[in-house]
Amino acid sequence: MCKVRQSLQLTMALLKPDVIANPIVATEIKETILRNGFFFVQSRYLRLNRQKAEEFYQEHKGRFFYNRLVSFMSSGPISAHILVRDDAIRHWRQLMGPTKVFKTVYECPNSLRGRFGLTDTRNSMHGSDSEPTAEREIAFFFPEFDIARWYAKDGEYFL
Ligand code: RTP
Ligand code: MG
Repeated sequence: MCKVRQSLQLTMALLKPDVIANPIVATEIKETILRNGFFFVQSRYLRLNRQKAEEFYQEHKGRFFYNRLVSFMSSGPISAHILVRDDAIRHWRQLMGPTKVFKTVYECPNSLRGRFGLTDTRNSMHGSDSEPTAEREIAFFFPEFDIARWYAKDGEYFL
């Protein structure tokens, strides 16, 4: 029996300030996202103030890179995207590649971070790492987005 349609999953992607500062790179990344079977459900261009950046990365508070990360993420505009496809969380993290630049260079040079990542902090993108994280992060950037309703309607938003 054929499976007509795989179930859809949402994930949250951020394009970090190093990407937004370079429109050619931002365009290439968005095209790559589309070529890999994702759709953009909602997008937002914004800038985090330091307090909001600290809140977003609170799980990393106390790590040696926390201050550097928060400073970078509030240093310029970013874009936030709700992405959808089957198994979106796993596919988006795979497309991004590893966090650490030395790993991307040797192990995944064709991943987005392999192609565009500058350092371990200025690594171009963020992706949710689980369904609960995706829900929390979507609510953080898109408080008006009704995730439960979206899943209840199987990915169709009716106006
Ligand atoms: P993300 O949360 O951004 O998708 O990245 P991730 O899960 O692959 O990495 P995670 O360990 O959650 O780290 C979050 C972000 O912290 C920055 N970072 N900087 N050594 C460093 O300077 C360092 N290590 C991590 C990165 O920006 C990473 O995306
Ligand atoms: Mg993470």
